[in-house]
Amino acid sequence: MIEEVVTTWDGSLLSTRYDAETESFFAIAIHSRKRGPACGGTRAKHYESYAAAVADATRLASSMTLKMAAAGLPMGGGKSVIALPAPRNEIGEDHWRRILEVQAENLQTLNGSYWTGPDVGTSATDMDLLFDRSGFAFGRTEAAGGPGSSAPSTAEGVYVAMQATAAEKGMESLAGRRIAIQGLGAVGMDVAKFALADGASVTATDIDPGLCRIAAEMGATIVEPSQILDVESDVFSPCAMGEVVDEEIAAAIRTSVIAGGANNVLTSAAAGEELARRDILLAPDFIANSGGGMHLIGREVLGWSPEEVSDHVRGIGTTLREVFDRSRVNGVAPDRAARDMVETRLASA
Ligand code: NAD
Ligand code: PPY
Repeated sequence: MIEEVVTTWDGSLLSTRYDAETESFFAIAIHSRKRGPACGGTRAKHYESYAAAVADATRLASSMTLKMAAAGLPMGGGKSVIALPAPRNEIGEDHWRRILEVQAENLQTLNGSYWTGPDVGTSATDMDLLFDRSGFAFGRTEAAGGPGSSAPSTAEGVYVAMQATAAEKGMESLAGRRIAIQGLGAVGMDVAKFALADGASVTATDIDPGLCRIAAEMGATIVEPSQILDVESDVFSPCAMGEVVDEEIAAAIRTSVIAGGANNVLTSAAAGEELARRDILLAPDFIANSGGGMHLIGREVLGWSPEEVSDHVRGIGTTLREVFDRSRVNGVAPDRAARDMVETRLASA
């Protein structure tokens, strides 16, 4: 219900538009501009309803505020979703271009209060067009003068998060450990590469059989998408879509650590508490997957070199250790401890 979504969200602006020509619904959620202009990617997919699209945009925008503040980046949180009339891979090139042109108009209307970037269903090439038409997009291709894909930095940060969280559970190294990866896209595939190079044993899945074949050739064991949550592992890494761990899964999953690229891994705070009760350590997603934001904002706003981005990405491990310390001292789940830590920073911004 759209009423429930909008009345329970504490953001600062929700802007929506239906474009009849492209049969697409656009929602841009600006959660906070306290630390700077709002930023967050444009997600394009087919949603079951426009209310579901708005719910996704608002939840993801809130996470962006936390992500930017946790990473110490001078930006606020926002997110766009484009609810497509059909799945992304069924949208023809001309139709897609027109959809992006409408999104560029939306960005112009917001005039810099919100800057976009890539997310699921959009690429660096799409950012080239959005930037050309609006001036308010991060993450253009290197050929167009941008920093290129954020996914490698996100994957690097996810792997750092996996190592730091596993170390907290007494696993000094991931060599020889069992790692289960859900989603072998731009982030998940690189996480699999890091893990295999480190000597871990990787079990992975994707709904795209071509990606599964590539991972199998690299040495991963492949299972069906429906089986990955039943795989026994030391580390589970959700790198597909968010909202994968509800209370039931938190009560059943056989792993010690959860650290992945997906945004909003938990469906509720109760799911986080159940994980904590079972002594499963979760790396809060808005910290674990913040490497991509560091790449985009670091390179394009702060003028960092690729090496400086990497230094900051490695700092994700330090941030997580602080969160785990707070979690222990305050007797709360890591997700709660991380939110409390960041909300304190936001209150003083
Ligand atoms: P992507 O679209 O390249 O990859 C996602 C993969 O998940 C795809 O290959 C898709 O086929 C697969 N998938 C979808 N549903 C699945 C299911 N039920 N089971 C198994 N596989 C499934 O996206 P990405 O850039 O790799 O991002 C992965 C996740 O990380 C997303 O949730 C994204 O929002 C998040 N994230 C990405 C970045 C980034 O820099 N790319 C930054 C922060 C967060
Ligand atoms: C995310 O990290 O979830 C994003 O949406 C990527 C991003 C980060 C910073 C600016 C624009 C997009």
